[in-house]
Amino acid sequence: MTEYLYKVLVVGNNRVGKTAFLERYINNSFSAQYKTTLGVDFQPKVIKYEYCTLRMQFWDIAGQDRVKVLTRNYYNGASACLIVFDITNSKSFEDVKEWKAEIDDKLGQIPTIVLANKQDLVDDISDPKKACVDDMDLDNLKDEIKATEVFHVSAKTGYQVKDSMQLLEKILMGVTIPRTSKGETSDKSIILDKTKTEPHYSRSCCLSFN
Ligand SMILES: Nc1nc2c(ncn2[C@@H]2O[C@H](COP(=O)(O)OP(=O)(O)O)[C@@H](O)[C@H]2O)c(=O)[nH]1
Ligand SMILES: [Mg+2]
Repeated sequence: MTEYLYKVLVVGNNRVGKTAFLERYINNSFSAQYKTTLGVDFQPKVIKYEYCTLRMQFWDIAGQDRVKVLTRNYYNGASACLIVFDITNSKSFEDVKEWKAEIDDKLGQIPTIVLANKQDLVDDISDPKKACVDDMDLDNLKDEIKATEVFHVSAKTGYQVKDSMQLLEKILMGVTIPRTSKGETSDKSIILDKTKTEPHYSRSCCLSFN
């Protein structure tokens, strides 16, 4: 059985919900209690398909100091990236561009999914918070930074957590392997144990990348 191991960066400002989002995706749980991520947390997620196993390692950083945390070593070997912001916090939205620029600079372009988290706060009918962006702003951002896709999500309710991560899984499982701007393939998976059985869907084409 072939196993593919991929590194996925999870970046975004402090307190936007990076750790909470991973907790929802990986363990299907949520805690309102705030736990600071110290340095980098490594969260594994394993998905077993019929013909192969996908192992993802999420690098979840403490977001308070972009320059200090994000050294070249931190980026090395990453295949994809999640950039998280808080839909009620405009500074965290503005900084998405900075995070993307940082990643482009260190790695060239890799598939990037932007997550507009805490959508539940906007949808709360008893006490709705104002969204700092509308769909037009998100479309513009997507084009400007060449993100693969943007999703409204909520780590609290689980809204669109599966959908957004299914896209990530598809991207990682190959489909069209995009070339990075530095000319190398962005397929940086490590094949842990290769047998003759090839995954039947791994290299067919059904996604497009910007
Ligand atoms: N209402 C709401 N709160 C959230 C959501 N995601 C995270 N939080 C809260 O926001 C705070 C910061 O979350 P955390 O995951 O630690 O942020 P990080 O610094 O980006 O890792 C915590 O108190 C979480 O409970 C969400 O989707 N909705
Ligand atoms: Mg954290």
